Amino acid sequence: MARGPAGAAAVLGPLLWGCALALQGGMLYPRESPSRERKELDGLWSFRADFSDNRRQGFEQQWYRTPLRESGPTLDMPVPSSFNDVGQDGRLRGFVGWVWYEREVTLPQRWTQDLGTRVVLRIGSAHYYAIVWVNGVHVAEHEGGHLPFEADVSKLVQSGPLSSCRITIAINNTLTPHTLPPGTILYQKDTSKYPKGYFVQNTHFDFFNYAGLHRPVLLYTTPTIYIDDITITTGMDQNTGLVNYKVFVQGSEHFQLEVRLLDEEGKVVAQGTGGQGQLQVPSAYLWWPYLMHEHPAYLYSLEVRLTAQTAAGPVSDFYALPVGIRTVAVTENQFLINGKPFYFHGVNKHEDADIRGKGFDWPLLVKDFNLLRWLGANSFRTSHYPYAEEVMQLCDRYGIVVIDESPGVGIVLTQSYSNVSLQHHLEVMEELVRRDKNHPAVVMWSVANEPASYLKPAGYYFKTLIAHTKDLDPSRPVTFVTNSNYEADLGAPYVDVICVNSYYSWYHDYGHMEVIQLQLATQFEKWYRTYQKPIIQSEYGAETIAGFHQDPPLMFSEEYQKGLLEQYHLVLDQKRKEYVVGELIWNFADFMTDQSPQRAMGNKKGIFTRQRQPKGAAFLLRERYWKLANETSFDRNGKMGIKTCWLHHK
Ligand code: GCB
Repeated sequence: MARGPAGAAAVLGPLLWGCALALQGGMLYPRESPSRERKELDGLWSFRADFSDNRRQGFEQQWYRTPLRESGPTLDMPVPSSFNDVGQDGRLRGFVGWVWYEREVTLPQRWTQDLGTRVVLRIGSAHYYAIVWVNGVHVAEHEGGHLPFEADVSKLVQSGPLSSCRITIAINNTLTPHTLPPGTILYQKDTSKYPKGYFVQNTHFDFFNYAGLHRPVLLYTTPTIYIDDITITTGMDQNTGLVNYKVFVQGSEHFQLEVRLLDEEGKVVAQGTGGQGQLQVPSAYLWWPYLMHEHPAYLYSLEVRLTAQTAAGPVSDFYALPVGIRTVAVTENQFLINGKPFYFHGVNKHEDADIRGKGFDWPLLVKDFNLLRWLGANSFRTSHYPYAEEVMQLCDRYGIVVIDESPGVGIVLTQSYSNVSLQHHLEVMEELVRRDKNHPAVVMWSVANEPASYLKPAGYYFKTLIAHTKDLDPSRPVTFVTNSNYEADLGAPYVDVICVNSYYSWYHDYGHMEVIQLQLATQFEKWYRTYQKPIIQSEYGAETIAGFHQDPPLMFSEEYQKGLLEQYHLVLDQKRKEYVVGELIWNFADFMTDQSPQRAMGNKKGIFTRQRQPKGAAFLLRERYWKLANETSFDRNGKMGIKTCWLHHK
């Protein structure tokens, strides 16, 4: 929740400036190659929040026309980072409306003078709505805070003698019933209680609405005829790995494509030509999840080389994509990876940490993956929005399986089921699938978390959304995460896997751990009897303040968290022999939320603190996860059980 003086039009109006662009082109991660260069723009940017009453001063005075420092005072703002927690000004922490970022960049001469070079500005994510100008010229607009967008700025940077350019990005964090996630602005009109123009941002989700340039911003180059997108799907025929590829090219219709697949030693194992085809890899190494196999996460490299002749001479482009060969399938009671039953023993996460908020941070990322592997977690769900691309890359590399979730969290108002909302949700799924389709780690899409799926329009909404996601990617199952009653859930008939959240002896029957086993068993039985689909316990947990101890256990103590988990595990151990295919603890780490009487400086259901230190429950889960892994892992000869020699692999 945030406060500030502004009128309705001020906060919501700018969102009508432009509507989300229809999806055009690919969104390949910008990798360096002999034909591609990168210039990272991380570091300090100039920053100003528009505190004017109507929040429109920046547009009225056209702050993008001249350097930001000329239109008023600026702050130094780190990128990537949320802007909320880096300052000492309380007004900025809960600010709602437009903030302005600016950075001047000096470009290599070749980029500005070689007309055969295409220069692209790429923004990893800007929460929530962003408008971008380069040298005062509008180049892009994007709605949605968790996915990348880009703009071809070649013409602008190549049109004059300047070797520098000025990038201005205005970002609005306002959430409305039609944004994802949705929210509402509540205007308080009683002037005996609130100042004139007073409003708050309300949301229906349980994490702080951090905002700003959360992920890397960079400029990169390609030739003007370039590889725009690649789509990979993989399969197996006996021992032969199958890699189906499609390459999309922009800039010309006349070109040649060569495709080579290299193994981890750099040896070419298959090759092809043309924009589409199938590579066959005899005795292929499969991409296996962490702890399931002695050699997990095997990655090949797909090298794509484009050549073309132009009036100005030959052009070539080169892109290398990591590829894991694996299959995913779902039966009535199993989740199969490479034809073998896979059991998710993992976590739900958040992008969240002290000071940087949701800002991307390498040390934090590496620490989190080290903790995941220490824990013996083989999977996580990107609750409740898509995570940074670099996170997905590490999942591929380490074999951490991902349920990739859209920002469809807190869809509880009838208005948020309108056609406008649905249209936006469909576009977000297009952007998400476009970005993450080639990650072997991603084994399922989750279109939403805990929507009010009992409301009448939910049936049509989820039917359409899930069908569209399957059209976009027929190779993966689709789910959404529910906390509805099994009988009332209008979306459940359309999912492939039932993901259910429950908080027995926490949000009801508080303190009564003795009811957990009965209630959880009933939950599983009812869902399974009704739908005959595999079930994942996609959230369970207890609020725990690190260092609070009480025995016999009381709520909020470390002992209560452990006791509650143990009760769940007793039932999970029975039901995983039948149709339960996974358990994901809520949550990996404590995280920040809006202020409320239910939250003591954020949500404390982490098994690690926000600073990534273990609570007692982390050790309990660690023991369980390694035991589960030991039951489901095998080596090349099919021998079950983890051997210590595997653990030094990566
Ligand atoms: C849930 C939500 C999650 C919350 C969690 C809680 O069901 O999916 O976003 O943080 O419960 O702790 O209440």
